[in-house]
Amino acid sequence: MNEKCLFCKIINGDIPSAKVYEDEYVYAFRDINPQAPVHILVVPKAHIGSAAEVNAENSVYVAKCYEAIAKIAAAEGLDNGYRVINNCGEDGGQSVMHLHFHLIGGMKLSEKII
Ligand code: DGP
Repeated sequence: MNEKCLFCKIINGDIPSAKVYEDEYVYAFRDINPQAPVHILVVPKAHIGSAAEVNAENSVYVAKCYEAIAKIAAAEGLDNGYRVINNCGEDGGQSVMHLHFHLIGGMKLSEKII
């Protein structure tokens, strides 16, 4: 846990969130500013600052996030597809410096990536 990290505080229960899933490695909750009918943040319980900090020691958390994404998407009824987005660093538009994956769906999404 990083004491100054917003998502660490959410994982720890210090800040309330609309939890949708939790296991030993992963915490997932609804985005406070949803961009689609389903917009869930899937977050590793270990403090990894961004995708740029993923390495051989911590990459299990990335795999566990994707395992969780498949389960959450099924539970949310996203049978026709969805999008997973990771913003990395300033140029990537990352605003919270704790690795997270946006699970977005519930509508036909634009074919554009940017
Ligand atoms: P990013 O820009 O990729 O770092 O995404 C950060 C997301 O986190 C953004 O979509 C809004 C969301 N967010 C920020 N603060 C909170 C919060 O306190 N609670 C929840 N549920 N979401 C938050």
